[in-house]
Amino acid sequence: MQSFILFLLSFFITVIYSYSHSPRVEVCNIPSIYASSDGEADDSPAIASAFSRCAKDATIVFSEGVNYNVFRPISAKLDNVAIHVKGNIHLPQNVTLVQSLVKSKKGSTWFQFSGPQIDYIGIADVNQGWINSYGQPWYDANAAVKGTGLPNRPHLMSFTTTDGSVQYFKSKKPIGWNVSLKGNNITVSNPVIDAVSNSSSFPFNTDAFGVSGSNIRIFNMSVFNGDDAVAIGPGAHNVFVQGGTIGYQTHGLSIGSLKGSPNSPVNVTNIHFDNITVKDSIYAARFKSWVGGYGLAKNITWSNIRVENVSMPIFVTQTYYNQATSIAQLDGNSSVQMEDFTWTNFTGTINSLNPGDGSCVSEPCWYNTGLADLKHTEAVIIECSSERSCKNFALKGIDMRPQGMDPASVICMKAMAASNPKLGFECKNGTFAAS
Ligand SMILES: *[C@@H]1O[C@H](CO)[C@@H](O)[C@H](O)[C@H]1NC(C)=O
Ligand SMILES: *[C@@H]1O[C@H](CO)[C@@H](O)[C@H](O)[C@H]1NC(C)=O
Ligand SMILES: *[C@@H]1O[C@H](CO)[C@@H](O)[C@H](O)[C@H]1NC(C)=O
Ligand SMILES: *[C@@H]1O[C@H](CO)[C@@H](O)[C@H](O)[C@H]1NC(C)=O
Ligand SMILES: *[C@@H]1O[C@H](CO)[C@@H](O)[C@H](O)[C@H]1NC(C)=O
Ligand SMILES: *[C@@H]1O[C@H](CO)[C@@H](O)[C@H](O)[C@H]1NC(C)=O
Ligand SMILES: *[C@@H]1O[C@H](CO)[C@@H](O)[C@H](O)[C@H]1NC(C)=O
Ligand SMILES: *[C@@H]1O[C@H](CO)[C@@H](O)[C@H](O)[C@H]1NC(C)=O
Ligand SMILES: *[C@@H]1O[C@H](CO)[C@@H](O)[C@H](O)[C@H]1NC(C)=O
Ligand SMILES: *[C@@H]1O[C@H](CO)[C@@H](O)[C@H](O)[C@H]1NC(C)=O
Ligand SMILES: *[C@@H]1O[C@H](CO)[C@@H](O)[C@H](O)[C@H]1NC(C)=O
Ligand SMILES: CC(=O)N[C@H]1CO[C@H](CO)[C@@H](O)[C@@H]1O
Repeated sequence: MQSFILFLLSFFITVIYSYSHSPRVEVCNIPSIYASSDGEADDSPAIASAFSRCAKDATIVFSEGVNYNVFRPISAKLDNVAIHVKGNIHLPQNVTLVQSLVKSKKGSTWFQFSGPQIDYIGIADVNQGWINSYGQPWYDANAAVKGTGLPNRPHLMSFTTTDGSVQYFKSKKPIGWNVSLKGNNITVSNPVIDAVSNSSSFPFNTDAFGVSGSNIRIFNMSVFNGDDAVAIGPGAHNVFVQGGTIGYQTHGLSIGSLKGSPNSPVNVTNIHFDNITVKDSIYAARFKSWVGGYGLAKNITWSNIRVENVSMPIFVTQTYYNQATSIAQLDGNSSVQMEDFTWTNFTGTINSLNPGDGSCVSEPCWYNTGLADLKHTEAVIIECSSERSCKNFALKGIDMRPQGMDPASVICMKAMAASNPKLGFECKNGTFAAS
């Protein structure tokens, strides 16, 4: 609480004393021919032109109540620009067209914004400010071939800035990955990501935020998707994620997957997830690093997490691999080192009645691999790859109950007592008992 107050104070002081970017003098209101063409014509030439005219010290506006077809990817280098998204944006509904743009390398990320001081400002009105990606036929086509995602899916947005913000970002039925956050000092508030499939087809890889920058804050997210709500990637430092609800078939609040190499070890430090509700997910708090990984993940905290019907709420693996590859093909017995990890105040229910989700297309399911004796009552699963790779883990206030009458249980491997004096329970398989 004390650190939270300090954080708030420093946040407000920073806001009061340093809001000093140059005036944004130019204004570009983007015209639309959506209505006059019955939704047929492409507005991306007008959008690209606005982004080049208003690339510096400017404000770009997608007007309220107006629709825009963005049939071609937009890539803009900006400097001190506010992008107001008050209208609704539409990606092409033609799957093969999008695939051909991605394949030709022209559209692997649909919106690419980079440069200093960029603010993406959506709108609070629930009917406006959406990016509609029409992912449903992609989810359905994928299910028809029993794969983990069609080839040539675009990422939705990369946002690379310093001293910028993302407010009320709203994405409906993304085709795949959502927003990559890179750079330094970015505040994201009130994002909404809705990747709920209207059929039994799973929305694969609809990760919400991929974070690989420094001093990044994400507040009050509403994320309903089919992969990580937040994935902390290599090079992420000082990331604070607080408030909100994630659910549907989300895979939770994740660090990784981290891999690294001897020449380029990963380094992830000072990450804090706080006060978040997680519903119907496989995982709530997950760490994943690959077989044969190199590097360090240090000072990572999840606190005040409420789970509802989550299959494996606290989960650590240092031997992650893709369900499309065989574990036997992966080399090496090094691993990304984990140090100073804290899990505090987890409450709620473990999904014991219908564990797992629709992302399982392999036998065994990717999420059950290596867990031979799952009882589906596990509150905690910690798989360290060696007796040296997990250090200073601490669990406190873990109070999660399985559905049914069984007590909560734990699977724990190689988190040695000597290097984890505050672990909070004995590292062995069985009933979870706080010590
Ligand atoms: C979809 O796009 C492809 C490739 O550009 C094109 O050949 C096809 O006619 C389009 N389909 C529709 C229904 O517009
Ligand atoms: C972070 O960016 C905001 C603008 O979004 C700015 O007001 C603030 O001064 C920056 N903080 C630091 C520490 O530079
Ligand atoms: C699901 O969404 C697709 C695409 O938007 C639509 O064509 C279809 O009718 C919807 N199906 C249901 C059951 O709502
Ligand atoms: C997030 O939500 C909390 C609780 O509703 C509110 O107090 C806080 O101001 C919100 N934060 C932001 C950045 O909107
Ligand atoms: C990891 O990055 C942090 C922050 O930039 C730095 O302080 C630390 O020295 C780095 N650690 C390693 C092992 O590279
Ligand atoms: C650990 O990370 C938190 C932010 O989550 C930060 O406030 C704290 O200073 C870090 N501790 C160390 C020892 O760097
Ligand atoms: C924690 O989340 C709850 C529920 O969303 C909210 O009411 C409360 O204000 C939040 N507290 C903080 C410190 O953000
Ligand atoms: C729990 O989540 C699973 C998987 O998402 C779902 O099938 C099931 O209906 C949920 N159960 C409850 C009680 O909500
Ligand atoms: C794995 O560890 C063993 C024993 O420490 C060592 O002999 C072997 O070379 C290692 N293999 C790889 C690929 O690093
Ligand atoms: C955990 O919950 C207790 C009781 O609600 C509270 O006093 C404490 O501050 C919480 N811990 C953290 C790290 O938020
Ligand atoms: C604990 O459970 C895991 C996962 O099923 C298993 O691999 C491991 O061998 C078990 N440990 C012991 C000591 O039985
Ligand atoms: C979490 C996640 O996978 N995020 C992805 C979002 O999309 C960007 C590119 O637009 C990727 O770089 C991220 O990895």
